[in-house]
Amino acid sequence: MMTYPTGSFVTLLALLLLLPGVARDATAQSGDGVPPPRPLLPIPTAHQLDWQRDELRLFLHFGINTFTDREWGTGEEDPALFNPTNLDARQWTSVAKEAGFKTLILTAKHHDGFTLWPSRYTDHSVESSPWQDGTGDVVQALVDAARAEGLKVGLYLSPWDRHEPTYGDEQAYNEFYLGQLRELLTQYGPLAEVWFDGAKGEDAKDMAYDFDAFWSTVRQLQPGAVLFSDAGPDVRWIGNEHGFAGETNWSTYDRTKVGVGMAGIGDYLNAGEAGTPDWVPGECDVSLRPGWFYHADEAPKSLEEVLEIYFKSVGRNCVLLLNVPPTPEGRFDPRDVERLQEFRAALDRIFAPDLASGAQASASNTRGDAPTYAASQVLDGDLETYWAVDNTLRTGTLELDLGEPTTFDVIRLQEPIQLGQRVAGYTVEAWLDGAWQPMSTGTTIGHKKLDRLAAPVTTSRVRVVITEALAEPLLAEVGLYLADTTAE
Ligand code: FUL
Repeated sequence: MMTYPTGSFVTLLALLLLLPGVARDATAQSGDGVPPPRPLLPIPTAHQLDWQRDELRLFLHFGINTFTDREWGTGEEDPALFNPTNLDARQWTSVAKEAGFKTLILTAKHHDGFTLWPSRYTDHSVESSPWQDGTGDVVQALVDAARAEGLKVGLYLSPWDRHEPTYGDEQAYNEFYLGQLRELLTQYGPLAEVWFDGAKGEDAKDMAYDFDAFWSTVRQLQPGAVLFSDAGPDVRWIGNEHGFAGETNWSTYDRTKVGVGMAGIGDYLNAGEAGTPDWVPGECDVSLRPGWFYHADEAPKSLEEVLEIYFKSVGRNCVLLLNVPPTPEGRFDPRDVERLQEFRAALDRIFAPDLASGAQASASNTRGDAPTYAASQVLDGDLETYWAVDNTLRTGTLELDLGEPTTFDVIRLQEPIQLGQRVAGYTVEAWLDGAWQPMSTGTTIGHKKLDRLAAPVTTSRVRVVITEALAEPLLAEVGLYLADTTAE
């Protein structure tokens, strides 16, 4: 057992009680006189933590392209084309909520420059369209519907604007963009995320966007919003549009190595980098359909494909931002609604019950032998409590005695990322035929790691062996599930 100097413990306790944000943690893990593990820097902000724990976000690509059947508009479209016949933002939000999505992010302006709100900086907007005689505002409609459902809203404002005549004149265009950004940040109440897309066509005039000014403006006017781009600063693109995070996925990277729209950084974004100074976790954006915008001749991905995306995004320490494009009517296609309902039903079926919940947990080492850091903390459903080992250790083994032979094919591991991301290597083993046998081996865990086994395994003992970590390893949660119900 390790010993800790009493004086420093009293000082630490006093400090914890003075800091309300930390006091919550101190109450949850009193420590039995044993100091909690030191955070491993960098750590997430409160907003990044909330964002990560949401896990599911819904993307809405809607705009002039919905009416021209294109993916990238030219900016020369006639606003008169924008005329949804039955736009119903409440349908978007109720479908999203039932499927478990916590935030909806709308393309307030895509590359064509057509704005879904009446912007005083352009007439290329809903105001010039026949929809609601030019009095409509899609951003407002979404915000109203989302608030009524208790959901959050994020907005996408494309820096690349193919309509705006000042595009190419750095000073004038950046001021124009900041004007539009300020409208979105001040007119619609609290926003959860602002999405800065890095795409720029080869024909685009050469100009630099003033991202520093864009980000400062968001910080000034919407301090609660997380900022997304390749370069963060809060949330990073995962480097592909398949919705797949790397098997190794650090929530940390070195921001000086990336830039918005920079070529050749996909692999770096996909995996992040261990031991780097910036906490910028990955967001996996992918469309339910082949295109980002709605095209009547396209169909949604199969349930199996959507589940694969879920396991390779949320199950690899990423937030899934799934795009569901409204039709020209202004509603979701019934086939998309059905797929989202199936997706929810499949997740509910797979993740209940947790077959580990009644297990007896033990560990090779428990921090200071304190019950508050005991192995059983991984079974309490609380991300604020965790199993911890002594400071000097970089490995550890946690065993679950399931009491009886239990069949499962999905393993859930979660780190308490409020204290930083630590685990760099692990194996999960089953006791089979009188020996420990590996079932799955991985690198990073982060907020959530889901391992799907090739076939169900039946055992009464499971152990998680942490083989490598940047600091003493901690585990907040472990779960076991059966996805393949034919094996029951
Ligand atoms: C890309 C854009 O070019 C696509 O149209 C879409 O908006 C996607 C989410 O980001 O960069």
